Amino acid sequence: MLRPQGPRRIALVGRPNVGKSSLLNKVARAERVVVDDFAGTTRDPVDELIELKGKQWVFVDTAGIRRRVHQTKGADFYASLRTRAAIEKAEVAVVLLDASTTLTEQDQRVVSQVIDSGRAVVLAFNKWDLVDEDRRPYLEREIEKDLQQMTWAPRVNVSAKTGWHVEKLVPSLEKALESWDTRIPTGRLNSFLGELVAGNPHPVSSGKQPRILFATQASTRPPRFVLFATGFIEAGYRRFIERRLREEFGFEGSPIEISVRIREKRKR
Ligand SMILES: Nc1nc2c(ncn2[C@@H]2O[C@H](COP(=O)(O)OP(=O)(O)OP(=O)(O)O)[C@@H](O)[C@H]2O)c(=O)[nH]1
Ligand SMILES: [Mg+2]
Repeated sequence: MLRPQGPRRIALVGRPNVGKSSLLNKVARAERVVVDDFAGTTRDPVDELIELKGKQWVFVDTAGIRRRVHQTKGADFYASLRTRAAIEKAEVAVVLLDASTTLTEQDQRVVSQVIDSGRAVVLAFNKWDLVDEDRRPYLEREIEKDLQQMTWAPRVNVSAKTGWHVEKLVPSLEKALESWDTRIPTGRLNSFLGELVAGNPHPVSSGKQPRILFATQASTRPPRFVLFATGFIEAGYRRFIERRLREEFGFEGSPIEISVRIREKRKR
C-alpha cells in the first residue's frame, strides 16, 4: 500500500479526563479545544493542523472512550462511533493514560480498541506532574499487568498541563509510523526465517512436525506476514516468531500480524 501524501494523522485517544484536549492545546501552543474537569467534555473529534519541527501534522482530539461501542447508548453511542472512526482514519494513535491514578478497565478498553484498529501506537503517560516517588513502582506493575498487549509501543511520560516532555512525542510518533510503513524484502525475510526455523524447529505433535516453507510480507500499515506451512502452527510458536521478528527488524510502535496458510506437500 502506498502512503498517501500530506500530513500524518494522529488520533489522541483515552478514557474521559486523561488530558487529550489539554495535550492537543499544548502541542498546538494555543487554546484550540475545550478542557474541563468534567469527564466527557469532548463530544466530537476535532482536527487540528499543527506544524512541529518543520513538518505538518494533523492531530485529532477525540471523545473519551468509556466502554465498547456496542455497550453504549444514546449520545455516548454516537460519540463512541465517531471516536472509532477517528482512530480508523488516523495512522497512529496516542493512547493517553493518567499516570497519577490506577489504570482502569476503561484504559484496557481503549487499548483493545486501538489494537483492533491495527494503527501504530505511542503510549503517553500524562499528568506526570502529579506522579510522586511512591506511585512509581505501582505504576510499573500496572503497566506490566494491564498493557501486555502493547509491550512494543514506545512510552513517553508527559504533562499536558505544564508542557513537560511534550516535545518527546514527535520522535516517538515518527518511529511508530516508520515501523508501521516498513516492508521487509522477501529474500531477507526468508533467510531470517530459514535460520530461525533451523535453530528452533516447531515442536512435534502427535508424530507430526509442521514445517514452514516460505513467508512473505503481504502488506504494510500495519505489517502483515503470511507463512506458508505444511501443517497447523501452534499459537506459542507464532508468538515466538513474532518476538524474533521484532528482535530482528524492530517494528517499535507498530502491531504486526502473522497468518498461516497450509500448503499440502507435493506428492510425487
Ligand atoms: N495536573 C495535571 N492535570 C491535567 C493534565 N492534563 C490534563 N489535566 C487536567 O485534567 C482535566 C481533564 O483534561 P481534558 O484535557 O479536558 O481531558 P480529556 O481527556 O480531553 O477529557 P474528555 O474530553 O472529557 O474525554 C482538566 O482539569 C485538566 O486541567 C496534566 O498533565 N497534569
Ligand atoms: Mg477532551
